[in-house]
Amino acid sequence: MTTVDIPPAVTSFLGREHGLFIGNGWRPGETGQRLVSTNPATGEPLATLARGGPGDVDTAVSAARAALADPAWRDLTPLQRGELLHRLAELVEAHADELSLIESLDNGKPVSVARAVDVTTTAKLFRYFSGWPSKFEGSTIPLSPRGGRRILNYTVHEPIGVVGAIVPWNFPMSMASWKLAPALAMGNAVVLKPAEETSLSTLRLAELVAEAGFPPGVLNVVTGEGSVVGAAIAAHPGVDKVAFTGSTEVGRLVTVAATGNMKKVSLELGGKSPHIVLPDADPTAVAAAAADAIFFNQGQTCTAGSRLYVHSAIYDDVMSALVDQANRIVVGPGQDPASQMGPLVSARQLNTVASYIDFGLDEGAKLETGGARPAGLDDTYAGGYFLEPTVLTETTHAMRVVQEEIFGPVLVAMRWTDVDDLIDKANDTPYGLAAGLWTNDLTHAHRIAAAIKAGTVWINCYNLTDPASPFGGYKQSGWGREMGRGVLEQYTETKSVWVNLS
Ligand code: TXE
Repeated sequence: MTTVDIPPAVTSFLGREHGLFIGNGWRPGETGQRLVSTNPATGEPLATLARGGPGDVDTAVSAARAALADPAWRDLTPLQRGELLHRLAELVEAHADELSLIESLDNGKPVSVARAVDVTTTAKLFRYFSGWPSKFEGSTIPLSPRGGRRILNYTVHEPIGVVGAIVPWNFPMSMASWKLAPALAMGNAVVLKPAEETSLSTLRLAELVAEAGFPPGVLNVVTGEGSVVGAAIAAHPGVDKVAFTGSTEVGRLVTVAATGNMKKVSLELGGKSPHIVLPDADPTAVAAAAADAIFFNQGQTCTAGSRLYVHSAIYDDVMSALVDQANRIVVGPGQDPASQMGPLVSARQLNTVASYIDFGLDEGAKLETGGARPAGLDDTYAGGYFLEPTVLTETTHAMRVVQEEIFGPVLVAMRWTDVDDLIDKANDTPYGLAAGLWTNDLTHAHRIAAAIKAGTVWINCYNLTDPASPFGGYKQSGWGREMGRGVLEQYTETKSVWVNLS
């Protein structure tokens, strides 16, 4: 096994005594304590982070509030704000190799995926949103005269203020940029908390934000535990909006905490997305797509196509091709260019996913493939959090593995024959994030797409996203939409101005 060389710039970055990024500079956390970030491929420590406390959140919020009042940020023209975002996109691209490697080492994902997905998405987001500051217009509203007075009524969009962004570990830097890009485009200041498992790429991104020319306090990063730093952000009276991605359970806690000062809240939460195959689909092509839909990013994707519903007529063909596909996936350390799947992010996540496989087997599911640690990894990776791509069949609707988000490389597969029953089952979970559908039958494609309660439906494709297209969940998968024009409303207040022209 050969792994990519780690250049001195990355080694020295990892070796730093990472602090909190506040006001465009580093400072130690108030507790003086450290958290350890682990390399998921080895289980060994990778770097240490400051364990922030509530006082650090106070400091970061004060820096953000000062930035909002600072003419260097407040008085930038929309074009100037756009230029800063554009410069940031270029810096992310210029540092793509370094950022991909940091993401791969910290999260476990293959470095090729970090490069093609995480880093590319991040740069694209900043570039897409760099165009919006000068184009997000208010409107003039044609009102009738009031009591004989002629009225001019127009709207303007203003920044909300301080945005608290709390993000997870599955796509660390790109999840941060999903929030950061629209927040900065609209002139807000941000206090960002990365996941404790994967803070490193965000800390490096923060330096690039300063290098791009954003004034001090516009972005502040406070590392630490969710129950301390995340909870302090969610409850902080100086934070005007909280944008959260993570579990539905924590999303609920964040929402409750945010009601103290009636923060605006947007949430991207879990999913249990149905992936539906109609009888006219090509079994081989579908098997490849279904494998990718669940095993991409080690299954740690909120939109993972985790429930596969295959029409009975082609079920056996699809499943044999799919199992074959799963068996051919190369699982190994993310820094080996041959690896297609890396380790899961943490020992905790590996244990959770393994428990779900046990729940499934206890409830009568059949293990078609996977379920164990892959063979053939050398001793360096003995402590890594690896799991084979896993397929469970003979699963029934009420089983926990069919109802609950596993967030790992575990697919549950079911046969269907009646389309109405299929739609009922596809919709019968608390989630509504995404769905996929394979057919050339236009009538069925549009009928099923209309009936599925999910924020995204992919037809003859899966897991495509774009900064220009809205993304978010129905039901307990979230509140609001990220990306696209619509997200700008979530990072602005709209003011209606009435002028008596008489
Ligand atoms: O997520 P958490 P976890 C799901 C997935 C996974 C499960 C648990 O099913 O197995 O969640 O993962 C911060 N107040 N998703 O425990 O805890 C935390 O520090 C404020 C789906 O890692 O929700 C991190 O920064 N913040 C998902 C962020 O919340 C708190 C992605 C998310 O962590 C907090 C990740 C608190 N009380 C997990 N407690 C998706 N939708 O993509 C924790 N945090």
